[in-house]
Amino acid sequence: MTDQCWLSPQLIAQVQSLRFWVQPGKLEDLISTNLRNEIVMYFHSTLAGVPAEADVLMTSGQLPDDSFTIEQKQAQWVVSAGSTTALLHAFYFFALHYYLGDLSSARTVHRPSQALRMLNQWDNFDGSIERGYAGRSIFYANNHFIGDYARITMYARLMSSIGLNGIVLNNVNVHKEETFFITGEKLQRIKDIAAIFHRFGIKIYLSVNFAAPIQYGDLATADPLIPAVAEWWQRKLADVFRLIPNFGGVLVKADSEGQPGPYTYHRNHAEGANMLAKAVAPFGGIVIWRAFVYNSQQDWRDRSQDRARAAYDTFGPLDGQFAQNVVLQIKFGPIDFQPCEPVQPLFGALRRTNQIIEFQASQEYTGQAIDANFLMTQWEQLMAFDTRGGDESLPLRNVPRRCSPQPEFSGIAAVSNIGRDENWTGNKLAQSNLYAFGRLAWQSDITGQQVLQEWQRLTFADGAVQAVVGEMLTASNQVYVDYTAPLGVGFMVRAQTHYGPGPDDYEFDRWGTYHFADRYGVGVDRTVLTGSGYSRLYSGSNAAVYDNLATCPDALLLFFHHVPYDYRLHDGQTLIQHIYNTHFSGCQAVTQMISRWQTCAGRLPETEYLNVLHRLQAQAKNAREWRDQINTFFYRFAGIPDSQGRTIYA
Ligand code: GCW
Repeated sequence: MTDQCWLSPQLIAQVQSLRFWVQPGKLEDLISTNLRNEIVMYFHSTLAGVPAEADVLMTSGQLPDDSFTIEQKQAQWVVSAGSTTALLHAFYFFALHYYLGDLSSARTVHRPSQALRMLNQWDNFDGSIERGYAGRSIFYANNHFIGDYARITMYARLMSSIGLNGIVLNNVNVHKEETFFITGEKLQRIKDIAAIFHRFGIKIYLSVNFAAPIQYGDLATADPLIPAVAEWWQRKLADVFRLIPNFGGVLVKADSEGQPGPYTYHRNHAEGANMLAKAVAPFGGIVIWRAFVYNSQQDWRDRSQDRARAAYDTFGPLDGQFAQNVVLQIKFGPIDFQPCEPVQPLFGALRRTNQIIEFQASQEYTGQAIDANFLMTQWEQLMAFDTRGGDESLPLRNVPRRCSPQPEFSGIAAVSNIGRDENWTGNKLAQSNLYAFGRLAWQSDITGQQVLQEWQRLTFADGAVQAVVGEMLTASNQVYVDYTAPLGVGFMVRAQTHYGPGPDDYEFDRWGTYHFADRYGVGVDRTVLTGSGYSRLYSGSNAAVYDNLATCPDALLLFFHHVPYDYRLHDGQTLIQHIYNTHFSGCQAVTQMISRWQTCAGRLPETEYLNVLHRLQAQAKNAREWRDQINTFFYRFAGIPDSQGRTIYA
């Protein structure tokens, strides 16, 4: 059976049933009805008729809309919330932590760190999912709506139970088929899906194509400053809001990787976004505008361009020019979801633009649900990064609320990693990334260890399995970094699939992702004096720290500097020896993970055991390939042997 929620069936069976009383009246609506159903389902009990009969009282309280409190008073738990949606979130929080046995009896106020907590589905109407590794779409197949409402309900529950409150239902690359989502019969079906998510307190959004007015055949232009274009969007989007009152708004990828945008008409991105913002404003809607804009037709010979600068150069000058209901959605790093990348310098620098930080739960460059990789380890480090915006201490996790003029239109988003596979995420262990993202969105200073402990205890009944999973996933992110591209240089991946080594695949291509390895050294010079000057874009002391070879953290060394192979890192190793060492050790760590996992045989359902085992075995092959190709690649340039005499294929 498809996994129902974060709780393993064994946990649900174990728990003592509780009776809830839900305050009637003020909070009555569809979400409230759903809340009652959820209570009955999670606790196998009927609802109490009067407060005195209940173990848990669910009430409305004088709290902000998104917040709730939990406390124990004598024998009863009292849960209060500022809105029905918050009461639903409170219920799930209560349920998961009741099962975990770690609820505090003292009154605790829970308020989400981020206002918008969103997933982006990169699902196409034909049923494929761009960069999806867990089967086909749960929403669409062969240009039809599947209509599997039971499955969609389960997904909404998975999301809501970790506090997520928004979902974009289609790929940011909008094909003609999906363009038509905002009209006619297709919109009716979107409405049905929206109704399900609504019951779980989740708003739906749609990606739209900037050239839609042309694609429909209605107009000859999509120029945002031509009144007929603006009116076209106003009409179409008004129809959407009228049909789906809780519709959240639109997401736009413009002027990026072949998608149309305002540049076609010599307009800037504020002009493009603001035109759409005006169309959705009367309905309280928002426009989420992606900052992933760069020249994807670069000439590798041309060293004057640096893709890392692109978003900053495009959007920095537009700070303060976006309408109130526009939110800029910015990838966490300057390039593209690499296993190791610095934080995008726009964060902390933009002070008058609403912002969403974009992550990718789907493991495009990070193992594709084959390689175990607990991404929260990386996200935690990124969120703690001090952007020093305005020269104050300003960790990334505080940037959306602090730097967005309309904090209610700020937050974080992740490209989802679910598909139609039985276990949702292809690799059972990759469920931890979805869980972690939700927890991070709600409580952005949560640690990776806390998240992992929660997830492993909710998911696996056996203590020994929990321990092995905890150990493996704790190490997994660094292990992956170790056997892939070294020290932040990125993009040594196979171009066709983004999986496995392809050290030179991108080197002479048009994507602006180069490592510049030669016989003297490797890395991208982004310093002020001799390189692209990208390091200067950081605020406060960060600029100098990255610019200076001596202070640049080793983990990002090759992102910022072109360094000779005999350069000594902070631990005294030479660069080349570090590359050899990490590639041997990373690969070996995967072999050890397999033997650790094998100790779990018989301690969890066979399908789950085999699912993970087979993927670990595939990961071991992948790691070996990375190890040997990367080591050989550098050995051929550097001609320096491994000091420990291990095999490097020349
Ligand atoms: O990483 C790149 C991916 C594209 C993706 C793009 C984006 C949806 O390779 O597949 O397109 O990022 O984020 O828009």
